[in-house]
Amino acid sequence: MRRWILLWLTCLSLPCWGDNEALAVGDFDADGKPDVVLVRKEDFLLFRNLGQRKFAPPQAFDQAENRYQSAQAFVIRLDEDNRDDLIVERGGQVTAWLGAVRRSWTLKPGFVTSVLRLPGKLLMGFGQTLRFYETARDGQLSRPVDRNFPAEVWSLHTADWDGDGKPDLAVAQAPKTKEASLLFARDGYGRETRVDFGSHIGQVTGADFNGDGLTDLVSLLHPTVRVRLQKKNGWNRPIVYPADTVRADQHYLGDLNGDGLPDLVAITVYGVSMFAGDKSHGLGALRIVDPGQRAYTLAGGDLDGDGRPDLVSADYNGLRLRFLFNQGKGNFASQDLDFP
Ligand SMILES: [Ca+2]
Ligand SMILES: [Ca+2]
Ligand SMILES: [Ca+2]
Ligand SMILES: [Ca+2]
Repeated sequence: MRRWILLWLTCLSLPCWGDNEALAVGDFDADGKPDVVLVRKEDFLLFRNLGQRKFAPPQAFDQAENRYQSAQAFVIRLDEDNRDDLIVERGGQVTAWLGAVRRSWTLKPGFVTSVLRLPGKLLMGFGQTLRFYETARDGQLSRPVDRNFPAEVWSLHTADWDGDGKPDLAVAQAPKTKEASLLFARDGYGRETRVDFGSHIGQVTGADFNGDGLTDLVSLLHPTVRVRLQKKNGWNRPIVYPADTVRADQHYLGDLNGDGLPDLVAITVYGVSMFAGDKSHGLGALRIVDPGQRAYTLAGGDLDGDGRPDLVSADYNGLRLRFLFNQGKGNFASQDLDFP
């Protein structure tokens, strides 16, 4: 039920509930080239990267159970075979695809909103619970340890916020709270700092957007993107960007324009849009990268192996991929791949 609220909040400006649910980039066949997975209502499609900006025709994997439920996909490395693994969640049913091995488990209650990998740990947010599994080298999971939050766990992100070289965890709670919790690794995610965004938060992400050596925090939720820059002893006031994000969970973080500062790419009502990392403001003004197709899902990675991050989006119906190959300095060459 909560996921419908999330969809409603993030899909105010465009029709939602398309056939196309999630897009992910990862090297699933361990050939060093990142592949693309498109999760649709009834199946998911793997597009193997053949190199030189070419992709194989899609290979379909059927997901018969829960087929009309909305889905989320997460790319992580669960075992240690040098292959990226895929976790697909649909209607509370979680399926992990580890190469040839398929594992599934059911979580009650509710929908998984976020999955995250930390060294030796798999984290999963669902309901008001943040669940920690210890992971073994073969990807087997330990008995979980749960930590409960006063509100629903909506998104997770990891970065080093306190600068001790160890990954910390940001937990966005919604829709009741306006705060993100930062949990610090030093105390086993015990010590908690709360960062107030002054408004409800949806997807939280973090990077050093202004390049001052301190990791900053961003929240995406229709109709704004909010940035809080970290300073020596606390946080600057939120900077608010009107953004009309279509789906806050579909975003990508990477240095797209090659200036050394991380940039944020999101789907807005204007198309695939970019906020460039900016020394003085944290993020620059919204710039439309691709107004073309009605993008509904988005992922990124260096798809052509030239060292610059590229983007890929899928249309609302899940019948076309649009690749945006990075030509440098914020320019992109688009290439479409249509399929039945
Ligand atoms: Ca590959
Ligand atoms: Ca910073
Ligand atoms: Ca940049
Ligand atoms: Ca590239």
